[in-house]
Amino acid sequence: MQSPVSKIADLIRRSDRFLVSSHANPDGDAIGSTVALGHILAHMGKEVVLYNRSGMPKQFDWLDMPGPIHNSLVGCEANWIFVLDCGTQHRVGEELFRIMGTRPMANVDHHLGNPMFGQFNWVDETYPAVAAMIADLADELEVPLVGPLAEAIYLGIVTDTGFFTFDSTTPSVMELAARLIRLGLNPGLVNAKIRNQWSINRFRLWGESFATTELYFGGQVAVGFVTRAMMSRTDTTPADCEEIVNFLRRLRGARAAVILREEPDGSYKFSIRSTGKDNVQVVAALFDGGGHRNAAGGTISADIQTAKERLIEALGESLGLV
Ligand SMILES: [Mn+2]
Repeated sequence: MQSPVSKIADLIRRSDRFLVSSHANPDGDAIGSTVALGHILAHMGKEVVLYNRSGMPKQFDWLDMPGPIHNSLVGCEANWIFVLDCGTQHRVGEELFRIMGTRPMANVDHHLGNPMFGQFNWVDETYPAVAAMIADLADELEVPLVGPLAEAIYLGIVTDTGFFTFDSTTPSVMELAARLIRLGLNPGLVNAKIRNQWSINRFRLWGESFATTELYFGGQVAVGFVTRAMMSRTDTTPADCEEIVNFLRRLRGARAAVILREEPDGSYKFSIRSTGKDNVQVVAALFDGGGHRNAAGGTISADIQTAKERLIEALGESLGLV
């Protein structure tokens, strides 16, 4: 049987106009895999439009791009749509969601519970990052993992593995990183570009958010939040909230860390992190969310107090703390 990666390679060889997209409020893996696939397609002489509803976040503007990231699809004539790193099709945002089904779509993802929304689906949760899947695709298409392509892949794998600190850090992803370095990538330089991107506004937002942290179940669950008022006071965006949750997890004794972030409609998006056997994906699923065993999220339509209580209760049950 033909492997998914070789099937994707075939469909790329057969077509010539592509739209490459990922989820709104993109993280390093979403942007890294979008840009990496863009480089591969450009290298092969294909026409490619990169798209993200939120556009290009400022902290990634050092990436050497195969073309701009559009935040509108007006005039897009792609004959294949690639959706990368999206656990559900809704995460791409309304504009792209509306045209799904008007042309074939390839769904390349590593989230547990992906509903296989593409005409073609390559979903494999054993990959720690979609960028690592794109690296395998580059190998299949014999595109060398050097230069800007290598940096984009590296961005995706280090951000999704927490710089090789999460359980998802597999031998293969370490080997991929080693290969990128052997082929010329400078890890010190690229890590500095990835990490040293903080604005003073972001520091101020994090300070406010850290101050909201409360502990439950004798310190085994840590919960903090970010309101719209905090973001507007500090002139920050949802992208500035990323990673806060990973720092909450550093609290000694905390088995699960939760951050809730207020959405424009007043609902709360939540992110949960855990370690090892503590499965927080099942908790997110109770609220129609998704993710991975140790990193999951979703949305709750309630005020902050209610949203917190519901999550704490669900976590207590699920982790056996009550
Ligand atoms: Mn990812």
